[in-house]
Amino acid sequence: MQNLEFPPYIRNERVKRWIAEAVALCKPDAVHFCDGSEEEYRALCDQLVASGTFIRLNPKLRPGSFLARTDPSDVARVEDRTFICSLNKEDAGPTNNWVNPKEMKATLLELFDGCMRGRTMYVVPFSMGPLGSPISYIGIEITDSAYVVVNMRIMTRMGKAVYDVLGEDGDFVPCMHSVGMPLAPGQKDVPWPCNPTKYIVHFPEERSIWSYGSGYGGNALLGKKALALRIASVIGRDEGWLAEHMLILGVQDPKGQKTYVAAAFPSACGKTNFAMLVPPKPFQEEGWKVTTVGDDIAWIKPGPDGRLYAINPEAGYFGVAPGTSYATNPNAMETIRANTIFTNVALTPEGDVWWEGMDGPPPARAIDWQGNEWTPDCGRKAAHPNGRFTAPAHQNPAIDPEWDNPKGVPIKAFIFGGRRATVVPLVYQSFNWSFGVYLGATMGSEMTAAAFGQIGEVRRDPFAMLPFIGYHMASYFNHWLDIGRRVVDPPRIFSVNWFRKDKDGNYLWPGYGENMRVLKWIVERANGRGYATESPLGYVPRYEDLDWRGLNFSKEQFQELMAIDRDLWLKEILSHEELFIKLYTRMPKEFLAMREILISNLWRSPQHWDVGGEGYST
Ligand code: SAT
Ligand code: MN
Repeated sequence: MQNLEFPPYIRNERVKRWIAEAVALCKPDAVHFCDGSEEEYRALCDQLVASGTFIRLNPKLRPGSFLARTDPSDVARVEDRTFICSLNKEDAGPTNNWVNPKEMKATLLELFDGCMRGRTMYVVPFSMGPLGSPISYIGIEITDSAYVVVNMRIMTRMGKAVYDVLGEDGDFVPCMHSVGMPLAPGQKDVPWPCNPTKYIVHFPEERSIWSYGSGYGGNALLGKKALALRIASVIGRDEGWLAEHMLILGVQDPKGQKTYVAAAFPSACGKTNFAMLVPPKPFQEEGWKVTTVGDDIAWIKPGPDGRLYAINPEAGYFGVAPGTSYATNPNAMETIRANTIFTNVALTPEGDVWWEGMDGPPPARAIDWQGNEWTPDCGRKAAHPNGRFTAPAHQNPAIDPEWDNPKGVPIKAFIFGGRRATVVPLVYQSFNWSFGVYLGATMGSEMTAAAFGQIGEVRRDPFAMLPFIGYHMASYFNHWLDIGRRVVDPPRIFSVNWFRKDKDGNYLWPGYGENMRVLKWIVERANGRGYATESPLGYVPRYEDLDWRGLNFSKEQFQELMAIDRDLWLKEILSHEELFIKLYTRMPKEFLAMREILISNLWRSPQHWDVGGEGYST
């Protein structure tokens, strides 16, 4: 490589030194300083088309859009290869993989030595959160993947203006990324280079990230889960705020009053659908509207008025494609009509994309996500179940007008959800902040695929943060308890479960847009209006407290959906023990007391607790 020459707009010596060190280590053939311009984006997409990584979709059907197919071994995050390398093992906690940071650095230095031979190194400056906002953080990702660069341009505020904000001595999170496949002179590249050895490593004290071997999603787009959750959760712990795996949405009532809520769901619970919810017809006609601030990550800080304010640090959506349709999520379908990068979905003969669950009949034939001929009866899926779209947030027709406001939006309620066929009622409100934190800490989802354990077995996923917390999970619970003590009017906390089933295995609740009925009650409660009655677990709506206009749903159906089975709940609460034991050394003492209270409440309640006061049976 010729001498390294920095563009004049990089004035930060620490940045220059770090880049120079990275060049010396990775030994790329060339260095490209990304400026974030439209021309640069287009040129990189053209280059990805030429190299076979991208297929240009039919510009009439899907303007400005591309399809990428990954290596079949590089299709999702790799949790067992994700490490939190704090100085002290105990600080990473029992839910994270840990390796001594010195040892890990030595391993990484060896892997990165010469890892970009034959390739171009891209330097990608980005801001998580609006550029220049006091709430935002700046990262610089060094990568040898052009796919990563174009995705980062959609997912973050990426470009040379970041260096102006950084100035001469601003702070940034260094993010090192390589697909880990150097090219020998004359060696031909493959469309999706990656390495069977993978490391996704976080150094929380140093606030740096090193990612090796994967080119996909959260493994490689380091602003997202690595910076905005794992590293940011550590910064939030130290500075008194929260980095959460939460969507943020606004609910506007017919009078025009806007209420913002943030919600956490484990994967496969319809988070993106909920963030873009379209209310049922009668609600729309009356003037109810739901708007999206974010679909995946929320940074939440106490404001000067003692309320909690949230921003979405991202600028795009990296959503799961299969299952997305005009029936399940019309706003997402509108968002991805153009200027979208699709990964691991099917290609139709017309040059458009397709996946399982899209509206209408499947195409008679297509090319599947691995590039093979596909027909509806071939017995294989056309799209990978984790196939994705990367689309700019501003293309969402339901985007909230405040989504880009550096001050954030005031949060009135937190919602914690899971996928539970039994036990957990449709909705309840925790008694107070502490019980709400207990609720978030013990949330869980049933396994849906046998591969991850027994079907129906509950996997605890506290705050949906199990793969994303950058420190000890129980310290994080304590941090949540502390935040509630610090704000004057903490948000109300709710549990929801859209997935309860009857004895024959049918869903009891229609879900999707109909979730608006629950959301309306939550918003009313959060504003001190809606009515509720007390159950052993918390406050619950009676049948008449939900708005049923336009839906045929009987009181009996509602009661089945809301029933609290004493024995099942006692078992549920006893099963929290597992988590308590695992995290014992740092578990908040309050949790032991709250658990006792819940158990005593249940002991005194009938075996079958029915909302509405009727049908008590013991
Ligand atoms: O691949 S990502 O981590 O960005 C998305 C996800 O797995 O939730
Ligand atoms: Mn997520």
